[in-house]
Amino acid sequence: MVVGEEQGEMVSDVIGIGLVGQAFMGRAHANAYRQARAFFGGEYRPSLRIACGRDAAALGEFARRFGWEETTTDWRVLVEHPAVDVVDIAASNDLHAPVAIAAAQAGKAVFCEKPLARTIAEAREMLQAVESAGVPHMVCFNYRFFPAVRLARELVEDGVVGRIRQFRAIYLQDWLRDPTTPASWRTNAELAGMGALGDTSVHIVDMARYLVGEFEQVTGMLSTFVPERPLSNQSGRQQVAVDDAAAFLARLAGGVSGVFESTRMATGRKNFMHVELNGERGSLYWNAEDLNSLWVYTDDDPVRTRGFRRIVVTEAEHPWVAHWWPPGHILGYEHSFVHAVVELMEAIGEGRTPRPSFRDGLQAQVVLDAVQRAAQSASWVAVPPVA
Ligand code: SOE
Repeated sequence: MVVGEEQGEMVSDVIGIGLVGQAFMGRAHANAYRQARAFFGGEYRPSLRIACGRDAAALGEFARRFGWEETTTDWRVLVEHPAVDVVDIAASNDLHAPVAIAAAQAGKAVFCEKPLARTIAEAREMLQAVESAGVPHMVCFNYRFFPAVRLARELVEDGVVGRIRQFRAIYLQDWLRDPTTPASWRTNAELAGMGALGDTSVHIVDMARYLVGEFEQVTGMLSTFVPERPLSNQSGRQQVAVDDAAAFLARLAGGVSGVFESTRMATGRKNFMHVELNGERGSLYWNAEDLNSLWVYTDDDPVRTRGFRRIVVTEAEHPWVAHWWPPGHILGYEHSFVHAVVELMEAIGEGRTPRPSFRDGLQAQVVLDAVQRAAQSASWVAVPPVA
């Protein structure tokens, strides 16, 4: 972090960012830093120091478009770079642990895409590394950062729905439905660790923990519908050892019953994450394809007009919204990453651990691991709290 002048402007503290990954999530994160700086201002300002990717030509173009000062194809160079304060990991899952651990050992803050790791063992090592180095750490569960999701949590805390009895969440996509769609790191067990379970169930597991509470027990089923896929360079075929779909039940703290499903093969569904909870006096639901809306039902409404009400969560009093547009001028997918980055910057500035932290990432990983073991053993498996 440096205090001084940057591009002719006096800034109190600039936070140097090093980003590993230039694909979908790399672009989402790079955009987030730019937008956070422009729309949120604030005392701490992210500066795009160095980006790392495997494809040097694509990396040059990525750097030009987003304004990265430097590029490298070696993540070790990025981690050791003196102007990098935060190492942001938006690369394939196999790189999460080595990059995060090296970054922590180099004294850098670490911001990591979900799932935190491929396995519990890797996730534990990562948590240990950041905690023993005493560096800030955050996992990118970006869906927590929509104003409508934040409102859902506030309404639960205010008791609007009463005691929660049931939580259900489905996360449906279809980009892998065609068996001729080539293999990628996301379908490779070695690189990804898990399939839909780690890629998309992890988001709804985090939603349950964020809105309701901890998991106690799970049972479930994993399915692989397409057992091999062509390689993208046409050089052969790859065995698919990860799940295409995950379905599981959970018992959550306080006797809440949970139902979860996620798949990348639900023909016609694109990014259909539906999260719903039912309490003694009311219900809430939210869908990622209509992300500005929170639907609320409460028995407190008069019977004649009772029903699910759509709240368009764009008033300035909701978190983050005042920095954007007037009411009704809606937000999109990318704003969740901007808000996550704002949390990261603020937490660094305030000297506290950002939320969600690697601890949240590890706890979600413990749930996924329990689902895998439950599916293998066709039984209920306990979900222990992270020590
Ligand atoms: C792919 O299924 C994916 O890109 C996930 O990896 C992201 O986390 C999710 O936000 C969108 O879908």
